[in-house]
Amino acid sequence: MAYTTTAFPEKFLWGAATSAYQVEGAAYEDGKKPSQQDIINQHSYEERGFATADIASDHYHHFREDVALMAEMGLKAYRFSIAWSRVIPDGTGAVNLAGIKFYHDLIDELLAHGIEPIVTLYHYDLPWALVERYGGWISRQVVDDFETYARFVINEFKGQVKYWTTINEQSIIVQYWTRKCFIPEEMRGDNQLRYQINHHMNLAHAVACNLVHELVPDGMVGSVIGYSPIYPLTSHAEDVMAAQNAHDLRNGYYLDIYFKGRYTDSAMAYLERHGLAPKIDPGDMELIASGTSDMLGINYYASECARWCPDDGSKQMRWNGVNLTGKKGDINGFETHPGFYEMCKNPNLDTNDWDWAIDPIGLEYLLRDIYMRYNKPLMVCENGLGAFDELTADGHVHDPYRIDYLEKHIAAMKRAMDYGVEMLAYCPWSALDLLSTSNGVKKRYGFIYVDRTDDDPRECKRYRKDSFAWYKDVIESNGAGLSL
Ligand code: BGP
Repeated sequence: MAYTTTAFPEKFLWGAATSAYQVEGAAYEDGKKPSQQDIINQHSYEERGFATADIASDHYHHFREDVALMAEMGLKAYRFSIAWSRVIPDGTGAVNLAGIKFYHDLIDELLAHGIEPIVTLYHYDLPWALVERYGGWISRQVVDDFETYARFVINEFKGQVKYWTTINEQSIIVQYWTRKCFIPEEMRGDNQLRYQINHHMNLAHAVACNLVHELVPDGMVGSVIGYSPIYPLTSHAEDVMAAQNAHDLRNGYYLDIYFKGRYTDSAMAYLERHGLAPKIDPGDMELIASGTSDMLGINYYASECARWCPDDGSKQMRWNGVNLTGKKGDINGFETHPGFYEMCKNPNLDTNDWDWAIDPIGLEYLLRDIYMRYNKPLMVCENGLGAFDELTADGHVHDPYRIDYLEKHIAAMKRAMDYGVEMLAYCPWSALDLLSTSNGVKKRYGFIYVDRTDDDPRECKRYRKDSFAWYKDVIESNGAGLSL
């Protein structure tokens, strides 16, 4: 694909991203109480050989060193999340002063280094106390409690934080709901709950948008969507229709809420037909429509592929497939909705070791598609390559595969910009190595290597990878140094 010759805008935010439970550690320190992720992951090591979230990258104790490294890389922005269970450990009630101080110190440190904070209010880590009290996101009560938490946090940082994102990856929460939310064993057969939880998140998202508009006059707010463009496996009309169906249920169903304040009709018809549609109370859609988004954060790793799936009883409905081993091809299945679509491998794309298709053009395609439909500024809040990196005896990490991946994705984003897409920021995943949501710490994404394994947290010493120096050059030249 031809590359562009025009420059990136002067104010373009070159950034990087993390999330609280995946990077901070100190899960039970200084007054923090468990989040549902601390509980969901508490037996990960015994069950799968994956580290727990207890120490993660120990960013809580290393954050000044980490921010200094980010500044050395030249980052203009850092997208991170605030752990509700650190700030208000019981979910409601007393604020944990040490917890809120941590985020004050982090944000002060970022600003002192000229790095713009991009704050995510919620990234999978509901306070466990709320799960114990009323089942967490299963209950509508969570929306009110989220409002209190969000109001407190936004008020606290409104003078320093301009960019706010609400809830990370609702679409992925629906797909992988037992990993992203604590769902008691006996409720896991009730798939309607996936969409009910999502409906509650839509309400919470709208509440947060309204709060930012109320409290931060020059602020910008939006959701962060986990997004894969969906290609038809073949040009047979059935496969093309299947890809449209998959788009409607997996992507449109969220985008239309954020930008149009309504559910996508085709997806809703499918959900209703199968008894999966959320229960909508009077006033809900008015609240959702009132919470307008100023922008959208996009997490893009891979495109996906769909084919037609007949409704003849040969296949069961399922929502996901996952590769837990990091051996290519070891995926345990594909999302299937008989009579609507079935996801499948794209034979035209290579994958990473966990079967995620590598597809830079997919990023150009989705950015142009979303911008053309909704015309709001976009930011890439996550994009990156999970890989088994190796620390050499002399303290280096050679990760040309990551450089190649990122370079091609930046080029794709730039082509989209040349076609008119308004991009605010590019925040690859991840600033530093951290705990993967699905594959332990052995699946690494960072520019900064964190010396720990799933078996042994060691000292979490930091090392600059080759991609660190490469990204520094990209930022320094405002993209002009890219070799594509
Ligand atoms: C996104 C999440 C991140 C992140 C990333 C990579 O879905 O927002 O939290 O971890 O994916 O996924 P994984 O960690 O499973 O490799």
